[in-house]
Amino acid sequence: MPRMRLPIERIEAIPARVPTIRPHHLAFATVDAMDVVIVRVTAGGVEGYGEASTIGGPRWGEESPEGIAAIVGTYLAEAMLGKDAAQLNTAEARIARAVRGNHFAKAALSMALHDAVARAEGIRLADLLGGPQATHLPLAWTLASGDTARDIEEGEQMLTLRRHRDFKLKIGAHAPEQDVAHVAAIARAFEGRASVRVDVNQAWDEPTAARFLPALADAGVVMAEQPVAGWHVPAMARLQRANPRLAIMGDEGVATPQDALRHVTEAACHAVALKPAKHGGVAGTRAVAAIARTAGLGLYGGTMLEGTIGTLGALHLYSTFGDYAWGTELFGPLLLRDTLATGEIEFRDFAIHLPEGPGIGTDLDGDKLEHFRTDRNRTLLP
Ligand code: MUC
Ligand code: MG
Repeated sequence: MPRMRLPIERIEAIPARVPTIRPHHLAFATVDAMDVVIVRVTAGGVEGYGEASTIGGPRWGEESPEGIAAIVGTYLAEAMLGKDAAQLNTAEARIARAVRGNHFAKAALSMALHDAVARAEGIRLADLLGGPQATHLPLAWTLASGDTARDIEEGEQMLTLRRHRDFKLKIGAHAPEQDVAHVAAIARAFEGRASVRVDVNQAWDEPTAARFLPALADAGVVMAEQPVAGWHVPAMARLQRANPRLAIMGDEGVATPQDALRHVTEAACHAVALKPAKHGGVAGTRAVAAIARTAGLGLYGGTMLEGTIGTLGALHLYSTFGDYAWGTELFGPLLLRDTLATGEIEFRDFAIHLPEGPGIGTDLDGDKLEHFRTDRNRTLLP
């Protein structure tokens, strides 16, 4: 018997800006607030929630909060209103066909539809996806205060709190010599107590990466994320071959299943960062994960620093995949000064824990959304 029909009655995309607890320094931007788009759908009278998060607007990738809200609220809404949310495969295929690219926008709507269907059935999103293989996943933290001593202090706090023992350092904004010295000091401080990884966010060219990756490996770094431009797959392959002591991870360069396949066939990396936003939703994330796992690449549960809603959507999906060679970095809500959700995620014992409630396991906080939304509260914009 087919599932009960859940006709899509309403699709809203609301941009909001939530301040961070401290400035977050990346190669391409420093952010002190996260710009997100909350997608709220109503299907068969049931609400579901999704979230797209951008880091510094269209700087990490091509999509901006304004563009995401426009794509969801116009083109995707036009394609999906009146359609049956319960037929999730058809819905995702229709979303994929409705516009080209715009993966963040598609992913936020895909997640909202999945959440609505799970809620309508009174089950967790992970159960709708076949069931979790784990109730909690390892959780990394990004040390990116912009100051070495402050990063070490922050890392010590995380170890004491038993919240994180894997640290990702954001480099690429400074001279590579300075970045390597910063990383080496932190790796020394945490030697034997925490793992240290770096994310260059595409900032280096191949000669720079060829020169400095060995120094990072000498310092004890175990993984280097996207050291060169996402399009430069041959450089990734040469760098991985020349640096077998560390795993090179594809992030910006691995968005579509075709990207994943190319990284596999060219042996361009040992690890892949999953992000539903990059892959355009649930189906795309499953496809990329399947290609990576089939080829023996280590999985990493990546983040675009989403708040509670986006983080939980990703967590439910990630929990269905099983082994994570590199854990996850679903710490976005901990970087934010406030939340747009009514419930809180359990972060403890170096892990993020899957909630029990239906759907993603929490509701949208309508009052907070009103407070932080940027389409009405213009004064919140810089
Ligand atoms: C990225 O490129 O991985 C994830 C964690 C973090 O601090 O930044 C993001 C983006
Ligand atoms: Mg990255």
